[in-house]
Amino acid sequence: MIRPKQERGFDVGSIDYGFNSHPRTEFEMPPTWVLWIAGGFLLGALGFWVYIGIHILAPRPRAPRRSEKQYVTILPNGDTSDPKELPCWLDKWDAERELAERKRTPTTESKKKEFKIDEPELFMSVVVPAFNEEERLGGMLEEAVSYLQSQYGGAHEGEAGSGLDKGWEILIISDGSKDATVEKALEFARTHQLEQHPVPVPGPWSKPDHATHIPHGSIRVVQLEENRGKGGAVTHGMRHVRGRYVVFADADGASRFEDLGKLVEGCRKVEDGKGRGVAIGSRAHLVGSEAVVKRSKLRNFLMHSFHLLLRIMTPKATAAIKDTQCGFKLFSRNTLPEIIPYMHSEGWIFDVEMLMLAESANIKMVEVAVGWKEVMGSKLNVIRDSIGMAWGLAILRAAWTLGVYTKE
Ligand SMILES: Nc1nc2c(ncn2[C@@H]2O[C@H](COP(=O)(O)OP(=O)(O)O)[C@@H](O)[C@H]2O)c(=O)[nH]1
Ligand SMILES: [Mg+2]
Repeated sequence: MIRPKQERGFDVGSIDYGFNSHPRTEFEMPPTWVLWIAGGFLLGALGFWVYIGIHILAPRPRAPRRSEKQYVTILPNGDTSDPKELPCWLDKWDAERELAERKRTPTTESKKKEFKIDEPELFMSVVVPAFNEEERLGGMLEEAVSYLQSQYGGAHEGEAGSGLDKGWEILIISDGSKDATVEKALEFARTHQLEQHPVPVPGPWSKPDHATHIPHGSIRVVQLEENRGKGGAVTHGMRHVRGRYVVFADADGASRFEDLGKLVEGCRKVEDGKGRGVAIGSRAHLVGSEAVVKRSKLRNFLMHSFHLLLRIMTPKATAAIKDTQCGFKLFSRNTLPEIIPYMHSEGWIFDVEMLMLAESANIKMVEVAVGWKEVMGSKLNVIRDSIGMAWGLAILRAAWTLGVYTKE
């Protein structure tokens, strides 16, 4: 008899063997909704641990110590002053906020934006972070005072009413320096005061007939008890400025100080109705020039990699800035309350945090090309600090995204 061809399997015909030759255990998939819940739960747990991790890793600046809220300067008779209290707009602002919080009733909602920073006393504040800068500070100060005195001189510091377009101060923040940075700064102030030296002493970079006289008290020296890093030093200085504009500048004099005028001009162009604006000194136009090419291949490679990371990891306006790391940035006074109270980064990545905070408050930023020279004696360790910057950027971005850092 011819049987029809079996399609698949094993034909056992009609014989009943009493057992299944291939016992099959049916594995039943849980319903889809259970899978979704389990996945969600796993993701939630992962998110929780990442959040906790970022909380632990994200830097939080230490509070300033008592002595760090004081400064010394040179008195008219040439002596070094006793430590004096630094004026601090942020302390006043915090106190006002706290008072309003206490008085707050459900109907009188207080908004932090309503608090105004106190009025400026002078036109320009210069914050100089200085870590073991006894060698380089003199040249920078020489360039700075010659420009400041020629542009904004004429009004004595602290004179109310004259503060809007005249008057200047330099705050040198010695970042736990172990060398003679503080003594050098005070010596500079002494030898440039009219009462002390009718013929001022020229500095290392100035021509003999081109030294400047400065008003007494215009250079204030603040000492951090322990090293915090450039970001910590700059932020500390910016809490205590009295100027209508505030610029921070490196102690090595790498940026051409005369270009401060261009920063002011740029900032004024973008300032909004509330008087808020930021001008960022930029060396982007120098890429390809001798100064940059002369740097080591490794430093340039790391610079490009860092720019790429920045573009990927920062919000739009910050990502569009070509040179975030230039140590020459100008802020209008009304910008400070949106930035300084919320700063966390103590190291080299602090510039990026400042820009991200400005962006988040819708403050306009403009990049301004400035002159720049490579000055011997950089303390940046290319490999170690590049890794530190990439790490700092990742933590900063994560802390922002996860709400570890907030503006409350
Ligand atoms: N390296 C270093 N510089 C600091 C620190 N705190 C403040 N600074 C200042 O940051 C500025 C830039 O430093 P510099 O060594 O010139 O770095 P570079 O310009 O990036 O090569 C200088 O004014 C330093 O004195 C710190 O902890 N380490
Ligand atoms: Mg430098």
